[in-house]
Amino acid sequence: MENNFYPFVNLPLPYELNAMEPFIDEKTMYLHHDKHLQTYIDNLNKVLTENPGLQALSLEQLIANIPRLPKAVQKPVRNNAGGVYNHRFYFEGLANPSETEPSGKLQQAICAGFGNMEKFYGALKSAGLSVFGSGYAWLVAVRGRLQIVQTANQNCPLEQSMFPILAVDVWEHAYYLKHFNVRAAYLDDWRQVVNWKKAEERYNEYLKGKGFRF
Ligand code: MN3
Repeated sequence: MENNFYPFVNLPLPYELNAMEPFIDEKTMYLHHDKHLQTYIDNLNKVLTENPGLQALSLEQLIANIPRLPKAVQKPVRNNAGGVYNHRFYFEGLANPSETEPSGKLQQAICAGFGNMEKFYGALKSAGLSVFGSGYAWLVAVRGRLQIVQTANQNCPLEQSMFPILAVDVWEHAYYLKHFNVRAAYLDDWRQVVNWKKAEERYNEYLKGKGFRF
């Protein structure tokens, strides 16, 4: 990831704001990236400006080391470093048109772990639907296996030494303008724009042992 150290900037999306139409609308993408993510970037920079001893840590290192940080900064780092990492991860994980399914080793691992792609998607959708309040559903790799997990708020799987492969943001700001209160419809539309190439790259990094080089 570029711009992995303080000061953080809001990197432009690798596609146009309307690129995920008709599945995720342009206005949502604009507010989500240019406003919501920007706020996490600004707040993270503020925390780090006030705590210069943490400025040498990468974004991933900040999150992975939360339990070892001074108590007073744990929550602001969890919320804001998590908010930056999770949003960048989510946006990078979108593509339109997308490959409709993964291929290669990731597909094999998903089928081995969940039965088939439909069962996998069903489990991921259930995880996304059952996040109470705001959070994310993730496909992660942990101890050599794939798992579906949920995180609340801007908590990040890196804090628990899980390696993220794919994420869906289920905060209402990710879908409310288009899908209103119907999170299930958003999850079905999100499925149409999953960047499986990116997910495969992540999984291959994990398999090569590059996952936790930080
Ligand atoms: Mn969000």
